[in-house]
Amino acid sequence: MGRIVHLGLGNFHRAHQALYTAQAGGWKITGVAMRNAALCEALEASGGAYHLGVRGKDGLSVEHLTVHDRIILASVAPEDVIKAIADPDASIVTLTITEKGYHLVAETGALDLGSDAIKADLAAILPSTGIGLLAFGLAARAKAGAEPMTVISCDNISGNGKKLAAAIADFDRAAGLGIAGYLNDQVRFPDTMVDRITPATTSELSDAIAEKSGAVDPISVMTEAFSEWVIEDDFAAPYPDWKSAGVEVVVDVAPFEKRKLRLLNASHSYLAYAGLGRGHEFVHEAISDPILRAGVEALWDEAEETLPAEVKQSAGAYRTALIERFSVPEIRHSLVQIAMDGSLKIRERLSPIILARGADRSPAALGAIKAWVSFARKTCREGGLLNDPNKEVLARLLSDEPGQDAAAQLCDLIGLDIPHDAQAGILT
Ligand code: CS2
Repeated sequence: MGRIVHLGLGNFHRAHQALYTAQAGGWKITGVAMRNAALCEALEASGGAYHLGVRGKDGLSVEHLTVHDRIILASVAPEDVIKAIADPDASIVTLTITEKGYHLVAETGALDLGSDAIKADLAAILPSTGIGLLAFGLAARAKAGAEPMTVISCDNISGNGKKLAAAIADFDRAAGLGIAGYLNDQVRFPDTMVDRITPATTSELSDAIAEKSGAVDPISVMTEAFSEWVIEDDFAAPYPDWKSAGVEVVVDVAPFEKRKLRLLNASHSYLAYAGLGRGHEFVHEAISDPILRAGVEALWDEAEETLPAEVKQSAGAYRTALIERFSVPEIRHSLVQIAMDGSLKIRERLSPIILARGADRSPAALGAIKAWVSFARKTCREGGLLNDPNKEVLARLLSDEPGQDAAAQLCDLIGLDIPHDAQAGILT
């Protein structure tokens, strides 16, 4: 039996990689929650089991998953996470720690050694970030026998594997772990594209799952029928028979990643900011608003032109499928959930479209960024706190007295290197 250590036990992991691994058979997962103590308690009580509701065209079906057999709470037992990564039983680490979990510099994609969390990890005996835990775990593994390991980032970041590899190498250098040789020779970081719309569980969703399965489950997860996982063929060691469960293993993930980030995620963010502004609560409501639907189509027209040849031809069918996926009312995908961490999401989803086309040819993508600015400004003006790791900077840049160069600083934050007049237009 093989073993995976997974960092970030949220709903998306439990609807996606966990199901592929369960279907492939023969492997178990050590589930590491970063901070969610209640989830760990519930998973421990259920022996790692939970219900997954899959909402398809023909209604709801429910799976009972039992692929996690060990659970660790990183904030309480970081040493156990390090041990789990070092254990030769495990040969894969997967991660869903969200964009902010990587602590990358917007302009370069390198590890932000100046961020408080990374600075704290570099100074501490035991780390608390996903990056620190992984680096310390790999260092312990190098010491224990240097067994090979595949590390798979499953977050919506372009070139996620390469960026993670670079971040770990940066951390290693800064912390003096001395594992550059091990990382080069024995550890692989394939790029991946992951896709499955998975909302936060509300009581409405868990009631529907309970009604169908006959079991009340406090940690059930609802997801859509569609699911995709494309992984770069760059493994250091054997992996589950994921292909039998539908995973595609390919030479180059970049075209798939671009299609997903620039069509699905870009329009999600647009729908979130513009949709909340127009009084909607859920994605299915926003997409049925004719004004927003037209905005999505205009954004997709711009994005589609920037896609690589390999996926351009299929973009039309992809767009049609997205409309269907966004329109399912029972998924109840909240716009507020998508709206969080905007400064990090925009640099992955919207800025690349504008950088590829030029600002003067990207009115829809720039309009989506303006919708974010209006949303953020409104939240700040109403005295609310943005749900974004850059909330303090944003509050200053979007205030009535933002200071000189506010537009340029905002654009730096979202990786948008465009002419000054175009930058200024974003804030007006
Ligand atoms: C969404 C994604 O919350 C968000 O920002 O755009 O989580 C989206 O639902 C997934 O990437 C779909 O695979």
